[in-house]
This record gives sequence, C-alpha cells and structure tokens, in this order.
Amino acid sequence: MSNSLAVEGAVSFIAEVARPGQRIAAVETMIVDVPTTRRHRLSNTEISFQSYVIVRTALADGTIGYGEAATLGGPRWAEESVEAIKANIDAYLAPAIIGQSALDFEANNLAMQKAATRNNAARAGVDSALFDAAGKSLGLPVSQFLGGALRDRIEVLWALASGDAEQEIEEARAKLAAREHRRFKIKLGFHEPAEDMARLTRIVEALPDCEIVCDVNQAWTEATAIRYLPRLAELGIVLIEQPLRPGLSAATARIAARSKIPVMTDEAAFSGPEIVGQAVAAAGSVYSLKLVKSGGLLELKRAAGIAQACGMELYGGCLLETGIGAAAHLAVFSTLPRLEWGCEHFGPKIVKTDLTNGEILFQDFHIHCPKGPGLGISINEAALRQMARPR
Ligand code: MUC
Ligand code: MG
Repeated sequence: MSNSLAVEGAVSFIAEVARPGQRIAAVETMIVDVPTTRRHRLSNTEISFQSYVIVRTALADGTIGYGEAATLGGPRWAEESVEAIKANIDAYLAPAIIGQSALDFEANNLAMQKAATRNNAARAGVDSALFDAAGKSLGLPVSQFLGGALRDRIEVLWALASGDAEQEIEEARAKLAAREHRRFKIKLGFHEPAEDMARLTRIVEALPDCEIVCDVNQAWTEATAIRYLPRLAELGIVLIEQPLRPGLSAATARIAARSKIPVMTDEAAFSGPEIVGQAVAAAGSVYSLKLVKSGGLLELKRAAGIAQACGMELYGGCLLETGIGAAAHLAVFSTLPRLEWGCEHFGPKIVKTDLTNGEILFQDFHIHCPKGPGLGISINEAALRQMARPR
C-alpha cells in the first residue's frame, strides 16, 4: 500500500469510529426529464426538456441526501449522457463508496476517481448527495464544510436563447419588470454570424441599461471572431464566452489579444491542468465554474483557486440545473473569496416545474443561497415521481 493510500485509510477509519451514523448505506439513481418553459438553443444542440440523473443517498442514521448530474441535449454539451451517468454510478461509483463515512469527502471523491475516469457530471451528482446528507445529518449547511459562507446572495443572469429577437426582448423585459434579472446572456452560433449580429443589435437597442454577455459555444472560426468581435465591442457586450473550439488555444489567444471584450473559458477547461493551460496560453481571462466540469464540490472550489492563482476572474456557470444542482453550486460559490461575474443559475426558473420546494429565491436581481442544513433544499417528491423516466 502506498503512503497516500495509508493516509486515506487512516482518515476513513477515524471518521467511521467517531461517527458511525454517517456511514453511506445506499446510493440510488433515477433519470428525470423535465420540460423547459421554452425552446433553448445552443450552437450545437437545442432542448425543450432537460434530462438529469437524480442521486439519492441514505446514511446509516437514516438521513437522506440528494444530488443532481446535469446534461444538455444528450451527450452534446459534454460527452456524458444521462444513460451513461446512471449506468456508471450504479456499476462503479456507488460500489466504490458504500460503507465509507460520508464525512470523508476527499477520500470518497478519490475513490470515485479511481473507479471511473473523468465521469465528472456523474461524480459531481454523487458528491453533492453526500454533502447534502452529511450536512443534514449533522445539522450544518454544506458551506460550513467548504470554509463557511462569505455571501448569502449572488447577482444572477438570465439566458436568452430562443433565437427570435422579439420573443427574447419580451422575455427580458418581463424579467426586468419582476426585478429578477438585469444581466442577460445571448446564445450565438446557431444562426449565421450576420443574422446573429442583426438579432443582437435589436436586443441591445431594446435593453439599453442591461449588461449583455454572449456565448458562442465553439461555433466560430478565428476569422469569424476577428470579423465580428469589434461589432460586439461597439454594442457594449461585456464578455464573450467560448468563441472557438477547445484545443484552438493559440487561435483563441490571438483573438483575445485583439479583443476589447474579455474572453471567458467554458468548454475548453474542465480539469486543473486545462485551466492552467488556457491561462498560460492567454486564451481566457475569465473562467466559468461548473460542477459537471470539476466533478465535485471541493474540486469546484479548487478549480476556482487554480483559475484565480492564474489571474483569471470567476463566473458562476450552470448547465440549467434544477434547484438541487443550483443549491450545490451556491454552497461552493457562497464560500469563494471573489466571484467577480456573479452567476447564471437560472435553471430552477427555466424548467416548468422545479424539483425543489421553492427554497431558492430570485429577488432584486440576485439568487439567494438557501439556508438550512445540507444543501438547504427539500424535494418536490410529486414532481420527481411524475417526471421520472420509466425504468
Ligand atoms: C453553457 O455553455 O454555458 C449554460 C447556460 C446556457 O444557456 O447554456 C449553458 C451551457
Ligand atoms: Mg458556455
């Protein structure tokens, strides 16, 4: 046995002896398909329902915890699909941690990493459920396990992604009037660039006091970016997300050097070394944090530290999670010393029925971190049953 394994074993043993009630007794998974309020378009996929794997874990003391693994359009946004996530949790991740103490967060995540390569969304779903259960069992909010909360609300953006400018303007105005959102993200890349520019111009003119971010989801070439980024700058766009494909770091660095708008790295960096790679290549100056990229709550907090150490600013990204996944992100975001760009956890509002009972509030342009033990949420069991995919 290597030294590192000996240390992990010892830590597990101490937690197990001290708190046998927090032993992981069961991990169950269920696929749910949740309709969205409207069609949501990205450059490489579009959805009218969102699919998740909901993870339910039971501890020896009877406490139940929930986590969520999100996907977007099947294995399109990333390589994991709900079918693969469920199969890999059931066959590999759950057996690697059953019987361990839920309080051994690092050891459990390491055991899952050894059981299955990458599988970041799957691992994040299980990890979130363990944090929720551990917090509920001990009466502590999850943020307490992550260093303690520094904020209880975060500015939250809304994404406009139907592709129809008039509908998008109406939607944005309704969000403004409700004082829910005043910062918007426009998805680009599913239209020809010239058509997108006309759409964007119309939206910017109709929403003069709003901050606008654009996400291209990899659809542009370097030449397209060189041609259109000056127009985006003229329109006052504040951030441009993932304009080119991951792997095109040198080309992204060249456009970042010419651009008056900061470039945000999303799909191009999941792991710590990938974040460092983007920063060293000067291909991004803002990093989008997502559990499905990092694979767990402590890993997400480490990703934030790595990006910040490289000089990048932070943005709280999402994958249209329900209230379960949003709460897991908020637990981490609430503990970050800096989160310059706020977050985009509009997922609980874009699904027709959220899977939680409304503990997450959207007020005064902020998302409010739920209070209470664990992730601070409770589950809408009726909705969960209704939207569960038949086995
Ligand atoms: C992405 O690429 O950022 C998050 C919000 C949204 O509209 O799409 C997702 C994925
Ligand atoms: Mg993105």
